[in-house]
Amino acid sequence: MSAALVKALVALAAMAAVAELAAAKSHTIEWSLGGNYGDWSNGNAVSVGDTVVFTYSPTHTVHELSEADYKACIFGNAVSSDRSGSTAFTFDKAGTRYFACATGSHCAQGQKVAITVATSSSPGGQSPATPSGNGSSAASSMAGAGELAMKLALGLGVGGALLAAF
Ligand SMILES: [Cu+2]
Repeated sequence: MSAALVKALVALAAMAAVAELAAAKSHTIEWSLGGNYGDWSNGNAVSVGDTVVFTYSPTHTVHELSEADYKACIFGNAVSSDRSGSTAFTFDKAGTRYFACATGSHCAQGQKVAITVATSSSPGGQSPATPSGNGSSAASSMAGAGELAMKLALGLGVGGALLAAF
């Protein structure tokens, strides 16, 4: 009986951990000449906390640019650059970020993507719009844990009493 309750508690904790992990997504962009990146950003919702990984052959680069440099394919003032073949960005705030390939005329030919990062929309996430909701759910789950602990203690007490009776 008490072992079953402990198992239930462990299962609940594991489920909560999985739900937390699922809130942040990882997206992959296959970065090549001729990729249609306007379509990519329309079809992929990126939220704060998400990661975008560019995967590409060594002929390409991933440069992060300002909006003006992105529009003009100017790489001299890049925010960052990488040519490792796998470049990951984890977005910690909302806004639009601009990326392009610096090889040859790849940028002018369309190897560029603007990624709009939205504030997190996951329920129970870090959204500042629902602080009272988070607080009350934390309080009720603590109350639930207390109740389970009480039942556990009662179960042990009854078990002990029964053992003593025999
Ligand atoms: Cu390229």
